[in-house]
Amino acid sequence: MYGCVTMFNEKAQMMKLKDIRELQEKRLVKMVRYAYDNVPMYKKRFNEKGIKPSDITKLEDAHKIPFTVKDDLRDHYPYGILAVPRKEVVRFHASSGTTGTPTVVSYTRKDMEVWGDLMARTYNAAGTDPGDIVQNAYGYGLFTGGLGFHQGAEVLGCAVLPTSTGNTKKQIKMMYDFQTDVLACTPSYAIYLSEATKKFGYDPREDFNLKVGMFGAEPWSDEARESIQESFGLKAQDVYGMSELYGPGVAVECPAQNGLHIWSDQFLVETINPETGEVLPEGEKGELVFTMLTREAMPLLRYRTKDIAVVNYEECECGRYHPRIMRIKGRSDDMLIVGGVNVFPSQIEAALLETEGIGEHYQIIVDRDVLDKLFVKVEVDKEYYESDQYDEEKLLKEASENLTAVLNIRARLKLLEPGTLPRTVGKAKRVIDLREEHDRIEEP
Ligand code: DLL
Repeated sequence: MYGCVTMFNEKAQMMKLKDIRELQEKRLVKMVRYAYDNVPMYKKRFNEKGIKPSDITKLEDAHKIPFTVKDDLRDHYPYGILAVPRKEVVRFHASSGTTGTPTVVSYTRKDMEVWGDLMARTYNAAGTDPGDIVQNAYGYGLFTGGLGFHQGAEVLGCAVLPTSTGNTKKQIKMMYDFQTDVLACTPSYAIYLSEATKKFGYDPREDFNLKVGMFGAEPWSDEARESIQESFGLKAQDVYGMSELYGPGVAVECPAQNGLHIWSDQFLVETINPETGEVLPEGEKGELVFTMLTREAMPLLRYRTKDIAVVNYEECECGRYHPRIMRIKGRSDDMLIVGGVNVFPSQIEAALLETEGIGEHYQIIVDRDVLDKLFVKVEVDKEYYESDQYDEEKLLKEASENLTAVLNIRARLKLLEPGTLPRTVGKAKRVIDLREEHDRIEEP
């Protein structure tokens, strides 16, 4: 059960476990030496810990390598952790961070080739064939989703419709006119699209030709999968990735829909206890830690993702041996993912407090089925509210502009009278995630 008619890079997709491990070991040893020799941060960390690259000779030695975290990348703003001269970089991407300093990631020409191959395999393993029409509704820009899905589709030999995000009416018309085979977007946008098709008078099962959906960048439930599959009559496949690890294309579901295969010839995965950092036995739930095995521009050793999941190392019914992430169970930090965009509540707070006249009590409400997925309620500063200068319209405009500038997504803002929001003695409940509410209600 391969999920596609023509296999792309069959050798890599169907590697046996023994061959995967052998290749990983060879690449790990080489990568550690490369990172040590070319990234001063790694040389310093290794020296501080009293270990040498020559101490890493087999896969079991990986736990000796120091971790890398998101702050390490932020500390190297703007060019990131570079192991090559800047002139060898052919692409940068960036994602937002807690402090407002973006995390920048970089790629050499060879890195772009590897990413293109990973993404082509990702499409293919999920059921996409060369020649298919791929409608790419991930955002194009600094986010890795748009350009990552674009390049991969071309490498596989598909025809890409680079529609990017938004403009739902046009999106649906193109899907109909071109009889798109594969839809790539966030699962929340897929749900929105399925509802919008009906609103515009289409029957999503009859009028469209969709066979596969490439959905990722945010957590989604089995209920959401059922609903999208049922609406469009397609196979809704989960895709995992993160900017630091090229972008999308780290792991993908095969048609068995029983876990996401991690492309292990390129990524070494470990599961750790997020509190102690200790490596957990196979099959236990913990934080995923990745080492990229051939990355040139920006090698990352034991990168802590903050994503919590279980990894399954058994052979899959599709015949692939690449270990599977049994869906992401959540994150160990407070990052929210809204419509595929990473948002930290602390960013929202900082943007709000930047506006004079805004008070310090706020609430963030996240919903999945509406276009304005983020709704922020904030109290006006008491003194300002009671003064003659109070101008509601001006304050709303200013605060909204500050918010949009840091978030990169549309957020709806509402000003409240001072003292309206509930106060708590303990930790304030700043975020109300209605997506979790929906899931709870939908569960039998
Ligand atoms: O979201 C890359 C991507 C784009 C993946 C398109 C899939 C599709 P970042 O913006 O750096 O990169 O966000 C990475 O998003 O650490 C997870 O917490 C979350 N995430 C990504 N894919 C999934 C998924 C892209 N399938 C962060 N399920 C990661 C759950 C996901 N969470």
